[in-house]
Amino acid sequence: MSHSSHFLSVLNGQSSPIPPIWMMRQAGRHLPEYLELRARAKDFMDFCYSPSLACEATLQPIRRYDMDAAILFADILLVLDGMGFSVHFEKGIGPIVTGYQAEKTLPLLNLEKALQTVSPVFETAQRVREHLPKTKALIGFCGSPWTVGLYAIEGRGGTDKSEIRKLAYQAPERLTDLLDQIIEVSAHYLARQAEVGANALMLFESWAEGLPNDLFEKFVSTPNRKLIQRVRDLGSDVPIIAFPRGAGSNLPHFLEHVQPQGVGLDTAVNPDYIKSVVPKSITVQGHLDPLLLIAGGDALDQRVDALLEAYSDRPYIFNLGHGVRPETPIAHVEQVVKRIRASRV
Ligand code: 1CP
Repeated sequence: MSHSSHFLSVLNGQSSPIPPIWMMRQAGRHLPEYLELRARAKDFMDFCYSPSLACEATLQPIRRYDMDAAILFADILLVLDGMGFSVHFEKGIGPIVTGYQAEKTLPLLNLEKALQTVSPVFETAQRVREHLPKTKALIGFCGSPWTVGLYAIEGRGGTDKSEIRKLAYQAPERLTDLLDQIIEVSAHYLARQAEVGANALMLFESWAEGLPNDLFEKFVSTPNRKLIQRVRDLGSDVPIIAFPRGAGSNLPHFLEHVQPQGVGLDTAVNPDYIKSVVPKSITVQGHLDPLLLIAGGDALDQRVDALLEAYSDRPYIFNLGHGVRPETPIAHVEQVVKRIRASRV
């Protein structure tokens, strides 16, 4: 089936006076219909592995907001679950991962088993693509190797990354082994998502902030490059958006080495800087502050206008700099969508 969506044409390099819109975490806890659905599953992992629930959650923001793209409802930590780590979600804390043994050699990867574990996600992708209008794109995704490895080693997100950084310095080959396994599973995971229905893929490198450039190059840029290369080797040619959150001045190196079709930007970057370092051949996606989406009002309108103006001369996909927060008013999301679609910069 061929798809001609506004989202895909811009991701493929076409500029447009009105950018396509979607928002990271557009499905999820700010939507009452998601909370209602979520209550039907035993726990969050169970929800992710239930194709009918996950399909419905993926479609909810398309119905409510008419977003240009749907993002597959799943989580970046499913890959670790597939690899045999234990993954739990604790209320108010977030994901907790156990099973990494610093002193032991990494067990051999069982790729078949890992893919079998995450296989409900492929069914979700297929179902979503069947239900989604042709004019809307489906984005598949996974976590980038460093970020997924960070959860395995640190046990959770939001740390100062000291365990994984120490490992990177003291035993770089051990970290490389772990990231290589993550790359192998993730590449098959992504290629399969694309095979069954995803029209684009996104790599979430959510914990790339604060790294010295040598570490960043070795454990962020190189693994993302390897992952994309492996996805291509497996025969998938869908466009890929990389999101190296907090890359800062490491961004030019990242883009040069990884060469994604699109780059997701975080809240901290200045559009003038972005225009000077991101070639026009790479589609820019981002980067409204999710807190401004909570605040609303004129400040929200003004910043939306500023982003549209800043990127009016290049391929641009509107998004946030990070995910929609649970306390976000629905009316503010509607306000943004309406304003963008009424705009003509
Ligand atoms: O009970 C619940 O509803 C749990 C909340 C929740 C949701 C809705 C989690 C736990 N994950 C998700 C879905 C999810 N996660 C999606 C699909 C929905 C959508 O985007 O609309 C996606 C793309 C993700 C990706 C994800 N998970 C990332 C990368 C994006 C980012 O936020 O940087 C990360 C880091 C995770 C880990 C994770 N899963 C859940 C939480 C609360 C977190 C982050 C918390 C942390 O470690 O600090």
